[in-house]
Amino acid sequence: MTIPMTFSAEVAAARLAGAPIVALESTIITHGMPFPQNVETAQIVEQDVRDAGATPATIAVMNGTLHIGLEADELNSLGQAQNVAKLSRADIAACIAMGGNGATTVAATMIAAQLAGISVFATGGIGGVHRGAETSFDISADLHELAQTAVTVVAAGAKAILDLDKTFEVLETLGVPVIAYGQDTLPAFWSATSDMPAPLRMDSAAEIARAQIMRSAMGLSGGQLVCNPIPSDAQIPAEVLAPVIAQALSEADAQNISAKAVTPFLLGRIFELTEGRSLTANIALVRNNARLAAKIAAEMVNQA
Ligand code: PSU
Ligand code: MN
Repeated sequence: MTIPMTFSAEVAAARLAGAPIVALESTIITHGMPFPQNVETAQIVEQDVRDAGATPATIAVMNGTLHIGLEADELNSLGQAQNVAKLSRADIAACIAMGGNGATTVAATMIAAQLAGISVFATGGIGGVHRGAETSFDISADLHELAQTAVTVVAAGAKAILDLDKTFEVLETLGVPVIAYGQDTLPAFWSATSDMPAPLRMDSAAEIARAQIMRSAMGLSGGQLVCNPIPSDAQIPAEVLAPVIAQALSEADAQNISAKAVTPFLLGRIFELTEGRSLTANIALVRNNARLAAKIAAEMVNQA
């Protein structure tokens, strides 16, 4: 069976030229940010990738076709569409088979990127172990994907709504390299640092690319998580966010929000409770990740 897969014009050209490509996800557009900032951010992030010397490939499923790179009108309509499915490993194949529409999470974007031969992907923050996972069992499929799919994911760590200690414990258990970029501690999404020591530290895109290539050469499955701190002028101190996150979590609990709805609910409430400050920071960190991912993608091409 052939996979219905199509490339945007710029991605098709980059593939022909063997030029660096950076995958971008679409759940952050449909479920992570409100309209119109979601579309504006997606466009700005794509331009950041171009300005840093790579080609952006925003990934989504539209009418049963896996799109590797969206044209401007497609990006715009995805950002305004209602009831778009949030696709992970469990549902991406079914969505394509049934001719549906869906936005790809970190896990599904990694799968699509690998199918398209793209080895670097930028997002905001990965999913992870939710607080209270000891009773809810809510652990993002993003973690297992990092363990099995050979794509380097550049994020500002895991989203701070999660239990970050447990998230990094699970990543260690799964054998996922967690690399802090340019510092000794792990960043915590909206905050540039934390009290968690980084398992690995790298200071250049070249080292990060080399480590992924070495991993694959050694027959080790899976990718790498690069934790790139939010620029310090854009960060929100953890102590400012802590009560906001606590309130959003208790509201989610009171309203029995579960499964795929948890992360979008929490991000939406934190946006409201911070009067948009969380979104401003989220945009800054995604842009920062896109620029680093472009440099890593260029190094992957150079070192291949
Ligand atoms: N990064 C952001 N905002 C987001 C996401 C990432 O800055 O909304 C999305 C990604 O698609 C990630 C998903 O895979 O949140 C995690 O969802 P869950 O916790 O349900 O696995
Ligand atoms: Mn979940």
